[in-house]
Amino acid sequence: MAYRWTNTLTQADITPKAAYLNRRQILAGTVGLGAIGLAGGAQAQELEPNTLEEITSYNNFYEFGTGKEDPARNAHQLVTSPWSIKVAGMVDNPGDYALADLLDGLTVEDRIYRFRCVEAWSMVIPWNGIELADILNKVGVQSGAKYVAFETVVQPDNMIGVQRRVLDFPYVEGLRLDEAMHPLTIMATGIYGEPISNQNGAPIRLVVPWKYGFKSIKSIVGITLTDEEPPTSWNKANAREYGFYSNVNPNVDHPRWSQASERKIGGGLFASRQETLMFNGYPEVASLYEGQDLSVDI
Ligand SMILES: Nc1nc2c(c(=O)[nH]1)N[C@H]1C(S)=C(S)[C@@H](COP(=O)(O)O)O[C@H]1N2
Ligand SMILES: [Mo]
Repeated sequence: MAYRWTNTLTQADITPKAAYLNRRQILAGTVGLGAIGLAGGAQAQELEPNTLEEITSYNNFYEFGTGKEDPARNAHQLVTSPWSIKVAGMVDNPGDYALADLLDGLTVEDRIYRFRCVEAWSMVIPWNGIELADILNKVGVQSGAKYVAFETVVQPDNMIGVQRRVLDFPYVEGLRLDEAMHPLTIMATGIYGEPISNQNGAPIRLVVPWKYGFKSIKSIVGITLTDEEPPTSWNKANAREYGFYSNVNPNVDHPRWSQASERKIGGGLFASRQETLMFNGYPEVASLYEGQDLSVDI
């Protein structure tokens, strides 16, 4: 199949904002090289990270309203300290962990990832985060566990979208265990080397770069290991349109729009759309889905 992909960009250490900006040319060059010789002739795409302003002012966080600018306007009401995460289910060390205790001793890494919303817009975001696998290994996943379920905090007094019941809250998401353990999957705590903003999911949110953005659940207070596929918010809201897997796939359209191309935020009103890449440009995850029909397992 003529999938189109480019290479992954990762950074091993935290880099201040200025250094990200200086890397622009290097990033563009790397992508061009990575594209050479791949099936279908992948087109070099601009991987210049979006600005912090763009990343923090155009958001989906329905707990704070459904408009793209609502989270930036309302999420200052989110109370992020103290913060604890309840780890439950098929783990050796369940419990209510203070966030600092859960992350203690684990490595925060830089990851410059494409981010693709199911609504066909995209960004490039320089996250700081911890591999989810490191957290799961720390709490000890028991054999027999097959899925990880996540839950977002509910602070009704502080969340206008919760008061209006725009979705069935708490927002819940899930991954298959092999997806959760993949080294690309991170729990982000920062952007551009600064603490993650409330509207982006403070103090800690999931980032799964090869899946549509709604899988990357924000402001997490619950992690549960289970042997059954957990319910997910958008699948509960509309199962025909939003599946459990929700891998970025230019060949499988949303029932109401094409997924073949996307609009990169910050490109300006008249910027041309860019091609959507299979698995959002992360071919290394393809082996997770061997033997699955991705037009059925949407
Ligand atoms: N709790 C919660 N998590 C959420 C959402 C939400 O409404 N509530 N929206 C999702 C969607 S649709 C997208 S595209 C991304 C947006 O992340 P960003 O605002 O950091 O770009 O968050 C996802 N995580
Ligand atoms: Mo989204």
